[in-house]
Order: sequence, then C-alpha cells, then structure tokens
Amino acid sequence: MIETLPSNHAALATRPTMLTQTMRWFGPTDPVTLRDIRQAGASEVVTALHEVHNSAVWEQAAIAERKAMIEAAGLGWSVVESLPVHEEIKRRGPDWDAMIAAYCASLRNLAACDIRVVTYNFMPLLDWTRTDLAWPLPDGALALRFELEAVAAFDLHLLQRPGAEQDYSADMVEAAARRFAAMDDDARRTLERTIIAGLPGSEESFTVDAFRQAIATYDTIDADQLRANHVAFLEAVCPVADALGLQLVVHPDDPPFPIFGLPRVVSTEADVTALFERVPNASNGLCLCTGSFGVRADNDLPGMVERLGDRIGFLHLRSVQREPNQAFHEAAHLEGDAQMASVMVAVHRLQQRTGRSIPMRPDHGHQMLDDLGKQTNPGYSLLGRMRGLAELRGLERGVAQLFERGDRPAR
Ligand code: DNO
Repeated sequence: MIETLPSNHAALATRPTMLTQTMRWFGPTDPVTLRDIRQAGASEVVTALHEVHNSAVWEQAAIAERKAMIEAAGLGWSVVESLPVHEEIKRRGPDWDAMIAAYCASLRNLAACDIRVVTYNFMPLLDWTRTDLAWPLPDGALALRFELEAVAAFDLHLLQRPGAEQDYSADMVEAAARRFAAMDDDARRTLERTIIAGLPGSEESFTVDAFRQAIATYDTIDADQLRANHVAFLEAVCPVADALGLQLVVHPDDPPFPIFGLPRVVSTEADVTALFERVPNASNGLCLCTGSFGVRADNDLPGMVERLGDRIGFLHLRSVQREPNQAFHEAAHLEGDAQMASVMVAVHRLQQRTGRSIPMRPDHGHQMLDDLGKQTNPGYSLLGRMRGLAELRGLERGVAQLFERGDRPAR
C-alpha cells in the first residue's frame, strides 16, 4: 500500500551498508559450479575470460555471453579478476602501444557490459607464488605455504640463476643447500611445478629454461624503473577508465617482497600511497588483499583500510600466519596475523561513511572435508572458502550490530 512506502523507505535508509559477498569462479571448467557458489551464500562471482590470451582483446560478445551464464545461475558479475597486464607493458617493451590499445579496448567492452571494477597486478612474470600446496594442518586440512628457503633451493640449485647467491643471506644459502640435498627427484619436480607452472589465475607458466630466459628480460629493470612503468601504464589507461566510470584496482604483490631478483613495487602502504599521488585519477584504485599485505608485519591492515579507504574498490579478506625466515602459511580466515576483526570494524566504518557496498571475497581456503579427495584448484576448493565466507559474514553482522547498538569499537 502506498501509505506504507515512506516508513519502508525510512527503514531502508537506516539499514547499514554491508559488503557485497563474492567468490572467485574460474569459468565453465571450474570444478566449483555457479550453483555451489550460490549455495555458499555469495551474491556475485568475480571472474575473467581465462581462455583469452593475455595480448588479445576481450570481445564484448564473449563478455556478454559469460555474464548471461552467470546471471542465469542467479548470480551477478561486476568485478573482473583479472584483466592481465602484458609483460610488454610491465617492461615497457616495443609492443607497449599495441598492448595498451588492447587493454583499453577490453575496458571499453567491459564497461559496455556494465562491469566496472577491474583487478590487475604489476608483478613481473609470476603472479602469486607458493612452495607447498598441501601443507597438513593439525586438524588434517591442507593449507598453502610459502618458504623463502624452498624458493632459494629452487633458485640456486634447479634454476641456477646467475648471481642468485647475492639475493640470500649466507645462512639461507646454506639451509637451501641442505634442503636441496635432502630432496629426491620427485620432491624437486614438485617444487619446480609449484613455483613456476602457474597457480590458478596466473596467466603465465614456465619451464625452468623458459623461466631463466624470461628473468633475463628484466635484467635492466630495477624497482624504480618498474615503478615508472607502472605509472606510465596508469597514465595511459586511467583517463579511459575515468571516462567509462570504471575502477582499476591493483592487487598487491604476493609475497610482498622481491623474488628471483625480480623487482616488486606494490608491497607496502607507502608503495600504494605513492602510486595514488603520482596518478590521482579517480579510476586508480586498490584491491586490498589482507593476505598479501599481511605477510609483512610493517603493513598495518586496519590502518590501511582507514587511510586508503576511498581508493579501495575490492577486498580480498584472508589471513596468513607469519613464520620465521620469510615463511608463512594460510591461516583460517579469522585466525593468523590479519587482525580480521579490526579490519572488519574499519571496513564497516568505511562503508557507512561512503554509503558504498564494497565487493569482497574470501581467499585461499583450506582444502578440507569432502574436498580432500578431490581434484581442486589450489586455494580455490569450495568448502574451505565457504567456511571463510561464512565466518566473515558472521563477523560483519556482529560488527554491524555493535554499531547499531551504539557501541563504537575503536578497532
Ligand atoms: C591469488 C590471487 C591473485 C590475483 C591477481 C590479481 O589467489 O589473489 O592471483 O588474482 O594477482 O591480478
């Protein structure tokens, strides 16, 4: 009845702005189906046209077709993860112009399909990197883990990268030698595949020889040069994205420090702050990944949400447990070092201040329960992520209720 409308509106106006719950979906070949994701309680997927090569344009018809498939399953698609940045752009190579033109064409086609948040990263050659994909936890679930010592064993003894020794401490070089000597052939091949064969979502994969050659193409590119190339990329694409009403959100380096002598320049709060200062366009945004930034104890995650909030267009909420010697593993979403409750308080405040529902997803769930016997994408099995999403959803509701009651937790 018309008379009831005003009071309904009033009720709506006071309802808190909550996160948009999403899950990553790798497309029609993903063993996790759209129905699974819907039952896990997400309202949207984040995805990419993984079948399209990095240098090619995402055609509007292909985007529209994928979107229709997602919507037919009762879900939405408004965040791309990822539109990969070609190495020619990161290196500022001879094909830079062509690759930028292709990137902008894809952005136009995405906007035409009303998809307005586009995730990318600027890590040379490798996307996210782990050294163990099935690290047993005390409860029998399996976690992803990273150990710099394992990277060093691979780098020094399998890859035999020239000059690699200079990138590790003497203790690490020794530990890596002992570790490598103790590994049989199978263990060495597994480590090699884990590091360079490409984890889910990485659009590149390498053999040892190809990786050595690819690293050499970055010989003259140090951190300052990579930063300049990142700025050049943004200066070229942000005006296009601004005009289309898109936001480009950069995913931080994972892990957030250089590996294999390759520079990494999106690892700290100072890195991203500098990026926003250099390229102030509205479309220059951040995918705040509490897992990637959280590997470094010097990244204050709740503070980053507070200070960088207006730039945050997408959230990856997961937690790592830091270990000695630059190692870490994926903890349960509310455990580990992320201080997730404090992050959520900051996120809740940000959403109320701006009235923006920010898309978020759980990430790198444990392989657990019925998923243990299944072929799954590492970090992207269903049940661990469903547990993560459920925990995050509960945490957000609890935080919202505290605020509604008038409690104002400082952090
Ligand atoms: C790993 C993901 C990353 C991320 C890209 C964004 O699980 O968070 O692969 O999608 O770095 O471009």
